[in-house]
Amino acid sequence: MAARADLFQSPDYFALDELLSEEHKLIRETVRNYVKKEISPIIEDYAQRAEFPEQIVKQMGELGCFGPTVSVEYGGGGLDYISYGLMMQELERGDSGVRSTASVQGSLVMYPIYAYGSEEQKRKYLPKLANGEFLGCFGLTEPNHGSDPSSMLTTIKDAGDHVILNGAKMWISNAPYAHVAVVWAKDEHNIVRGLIVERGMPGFSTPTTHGKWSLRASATGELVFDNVKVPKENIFPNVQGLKGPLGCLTKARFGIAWGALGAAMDCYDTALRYSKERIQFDKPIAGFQLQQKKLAEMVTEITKAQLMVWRLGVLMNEGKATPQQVSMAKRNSCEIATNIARDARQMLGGMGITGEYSIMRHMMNLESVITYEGTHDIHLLITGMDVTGINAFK
Ligand code: TGC
Ligand code: FAD
Repeated sequence: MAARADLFQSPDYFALDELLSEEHKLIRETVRNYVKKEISPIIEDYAQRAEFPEQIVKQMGELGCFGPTVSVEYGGGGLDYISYGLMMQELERGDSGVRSTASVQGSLVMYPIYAYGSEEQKRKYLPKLANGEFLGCFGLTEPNHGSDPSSMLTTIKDAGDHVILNGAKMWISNAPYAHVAVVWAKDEHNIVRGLIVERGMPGFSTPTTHGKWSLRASATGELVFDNVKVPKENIFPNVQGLKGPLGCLTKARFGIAWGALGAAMDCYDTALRYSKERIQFDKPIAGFQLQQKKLAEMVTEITKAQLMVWRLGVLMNEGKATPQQVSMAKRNSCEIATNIARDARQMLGGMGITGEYSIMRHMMNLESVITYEGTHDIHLLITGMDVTGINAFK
């Protein structure tokens, strides 16, 4: 079943546009138009076939969606965090998998190279990642260690001018197509180190993960390291410990807080339009109180989340946002988006389960978005620890 024309109109109940600069609005319009032209017409088909639309890597590189906050010196956009958030919102309005590709590339691959890498690493990798010539992935999660990455089993051993990497990572976005992987492993002193592994290094493979009912247009895979020789010059010199990968996650979770909101906005907009057109009992279903309750609650939650992510963007720009604030926003946006997608799907009745509308795809995608980058419950515990000072993880 072919997808319908993309008629998206953004809800802005509290006139938040007045808080955006002309540059922000231009960036949002540019990415929105890209999604309408290049993503909406093809994405349902790719998702149905569980195929990654590889062409989007070059397209998003040309558009500046990779590493927008990285400095222009290394091929980034030199933009602020609200610009980055708006880009992620618009991409995920199209599909969470498309935003995932951009989040991983920008926040989980380019950011660590930019923040922790040597000058040589930055010059070698960042410009090619920024323009989409290279695709990257980020390996933290392991088969037996997801929420608790500090227990990871992947190791590096000193072997002169290189290290020997052994272990496996699981659930890795972009892995099957990636040219480079940012990998987190423990050294002989049990210290977490980050390193750049290149496709083609002997002993390194990236088997594809099949059978997902979520993020079907995003490529997910494993990273398998069997005595991989990685030159020491590929190790990040400027970070040690779990704060390395967790620092990257703070940037990516910020993007998800905006992104999931984009998916919610698309579901609301679709349900609003449909309910005004669909006639039952001789009137539009939008005229029934039960349907209005759903729409009113959706736009209320969207508006609250818009205010939260905008304020978070300001705090990020000022260098004042805490990881705990980012966790709250990521958790909130995922929760409201998941609930809105479910209600919106019901409002479309039987049509809601088809690929003619985007809602069911968003709903299935959001099950991954609410799980990765820290599950819903992990983010709740982060907030719980922040307000009580008591660690309930362990
Ligand atoms: P803990 O002792 O709390 O922290 C260890 C060190 O890290 C620091 N830290 C952070 N730094 C920056 N940003 C953050 N968000 C940070 N959180 C903690 C902390 O200050 C400490 O520093 P130091 O200097 O004292 O050493 O660590 P813990 O082992 O108790 O774990 C805490 C916990 C559970 C919150 C954390 O491990 C966690 O967040 N778990 C969830 C795992 C997760 O999010 N995995 C994501 C994998 S990547 C992914 O899903 C990509 S999907 C992308 C896509 O497709 O879009
Ligand atoms: P587990 O950690 O086993 O958790 C299972 C359940 O137990 C969850 O409900 C969790 O909330 C709960 N739980 C765990 N610990 C506690 C606790 N202390 N208290 C209360 N409840 C707890 N990872 C990467 O490194 N890179 C990627 O690019 C990447 N991409 C992904 C793409 C997809 C599509 C998916 C689904 C995942 C991806 N991930 C990636 C992995 C993702 O980050 C993990 O799935 C996530 O962190 C949860 O880990 P887990 O699946 O092992 O679940």
